[in-house]
Amino acid sequence: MPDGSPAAINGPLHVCADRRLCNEDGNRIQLRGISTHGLQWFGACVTRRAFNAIANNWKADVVRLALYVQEGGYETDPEGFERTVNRLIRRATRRGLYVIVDWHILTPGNPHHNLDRARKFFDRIARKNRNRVNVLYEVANEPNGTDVTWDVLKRYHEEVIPVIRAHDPDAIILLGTPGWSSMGLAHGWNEQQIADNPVDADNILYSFHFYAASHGEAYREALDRASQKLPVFVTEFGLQSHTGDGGNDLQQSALYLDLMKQRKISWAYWNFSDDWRSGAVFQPGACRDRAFFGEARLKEAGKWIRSRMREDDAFPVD
Ligand code: IDC
Repeated sequence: MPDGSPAAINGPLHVCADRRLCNEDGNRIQLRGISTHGLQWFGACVTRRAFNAIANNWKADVVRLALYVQEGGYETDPEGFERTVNRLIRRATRRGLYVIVDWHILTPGNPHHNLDRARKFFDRIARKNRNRVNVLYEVANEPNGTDVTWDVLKRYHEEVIPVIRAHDPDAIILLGTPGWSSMGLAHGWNEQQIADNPVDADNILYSFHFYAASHGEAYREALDRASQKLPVFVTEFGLQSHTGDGGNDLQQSALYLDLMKQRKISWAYWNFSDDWRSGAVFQPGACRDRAFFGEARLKEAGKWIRSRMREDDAFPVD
């Protein structure tokens, strides 16, 4: 890993006693970065040159690999997608980025539906990458459905965590939360159910996702509360509505980013692609044209989030 890169500086991460993400010296850090779009659709946006831009031009600390399970994803070609993920992990590692392996379940919303696949996938990926310090595992993107209660979801997490830990005992594992990783808010629940009955494991963080134009103050307050009770990682968010499209609510977005900075909550923006929706950072065709550097082919959201990512030091020591 290159000297001075995020993973070279910070080494293996762990969750500190105060529920914050810490580097190997025990300093609290905030990782900021970006998620790919579905790997089955946007291969042109995850090339070597794209990763050069993510690391050196966007100055991301972390890249999230969105491995859809359905919708033409993993289930259609397990070996092929496993190779793709391993290749992209190597690509991130060479550039000193942290990398989140995101098991992108969405529909159906019950992760137990994909439990056997998840076991196989994480067993193989964790075995292969067990010596890397920069790999984080996100075991369920957005569980959803009123039948997918925290109890149901917790049982899934308790099945998958040991599969990873068998190879990589200290790996950081990110846990989806009910209601599309809203800590349950989208179903009228909240973070307290999780805080009252947390998963019994070290080095885990709970995912929270928000889309600023859909999710205002109530969600933000829940994120703030949750971060004082549980380790939290915002593994996906948008400046737009929950469709990943529509107008950017930059005012709400700025409030969220300020809160995440204050509480040292790590984040990954959705998404680094040239999809037509407003949330994708590039204009259509930019990936094919390999125009990953600079602002020329960015949408409004891309300009805004790139400048926030480049803005300040991700690793203030305290
Ligand atoms: C959207 C994609 C879109 C795709 C759809 C269904 O932008 O191209 O057709 O998923 O898979 C999420 C999900 C993420 C969504 C995104 C925007 O994790 O997969 O992407 N979103 O809707 N949660 C909230 C928003």
